[in-house]
Amino acid sequence: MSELNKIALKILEKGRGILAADESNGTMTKRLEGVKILSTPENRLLFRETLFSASGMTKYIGGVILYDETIRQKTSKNRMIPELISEMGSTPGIKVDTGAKVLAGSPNEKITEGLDGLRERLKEYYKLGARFTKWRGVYSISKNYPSKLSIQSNAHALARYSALVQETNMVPIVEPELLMDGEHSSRECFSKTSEVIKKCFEELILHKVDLKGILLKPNMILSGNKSKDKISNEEVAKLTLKCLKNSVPSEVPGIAFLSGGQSEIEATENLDLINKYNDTDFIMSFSYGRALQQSALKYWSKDIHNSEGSQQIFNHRAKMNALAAQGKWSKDLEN
Ligand code: 5MM
Repeated sequence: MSELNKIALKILEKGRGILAADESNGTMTKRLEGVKILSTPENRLLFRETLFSASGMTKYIGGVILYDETIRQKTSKNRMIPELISEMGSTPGIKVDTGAKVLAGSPNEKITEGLDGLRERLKEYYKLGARFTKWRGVYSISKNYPSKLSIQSNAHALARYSALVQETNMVPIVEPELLMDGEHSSRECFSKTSEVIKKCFEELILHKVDLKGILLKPNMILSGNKSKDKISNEEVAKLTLKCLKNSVPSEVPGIAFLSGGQSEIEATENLDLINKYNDTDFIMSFSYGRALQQSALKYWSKDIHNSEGSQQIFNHRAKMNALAAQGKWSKDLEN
């Protein structure tokens, strides 16, 4: 077993999943202002340290994706954040893309940037303690989108990124996110997600990426948030499994879904059903941002120096998702 494969499997072992705490300062500011907290480096750190030192980290969270600011910060006990994460038994990771910008040639779409100077940045992140990384390609769904241009160029960027990350002995998370925004049906989400993921693997193979040493972070197959096509959670799970079975090579050790704007319970329930129906060899777990943090953040904002209550809420969500990652969740466990 290669070193990268071991890291990937360790992150998702025994129902563990990933905490996506890699909001850029712009996104984190929106989240904090949403609960009336000033977005300062100190407050961003305080909230994140509260989560990273919660007891649920040890059993349920195998990896934490950090943002550049956070990986360089020190905790209140004067330890580096990656050290705290490792001491909690989890693996530190880092978002290395520099964001999605307007795609030249198709101005309604986005291309993710960050390849220039990436090899040098990766060496620094490794020294800071990161053992895995993340890069997110973003696609919107409508009649003409995602275009061939966006599918091709984002897949190319994801593959070049992955090759560089593996060269630095870290596991790349490949995240192609087809957004839930819009009127599209679940069928459209299915066909476009399949096309995007297939193209990603075509490029990953072309760039000689070791597929046993990556993790895939896809969206689930959902209908758009403005769509009239309402489907059941069972259908979401079955369509998601069908899509992944047809488009992900069997060497890939694990899949960790993004929550993409689903409510906390919805994201847990869908993951649970995916695992109840899972007839593949892929580990199917979570890499949630909002669906792990929302309620904890709301509670924390009432008294930011009292960490206990928000840690309890976070521990509960982490546990529920870890159960869902093994198909062992049920609604009554929520109370
Ligand atoms: C944590 O949010 C990340 C967004 O970062 P930006 O500030 O650069 O947009 C995002 O990539 C996240 O990791 C995934 O979308 C998963 O988060 P959700 O909330 O969709 O589970």
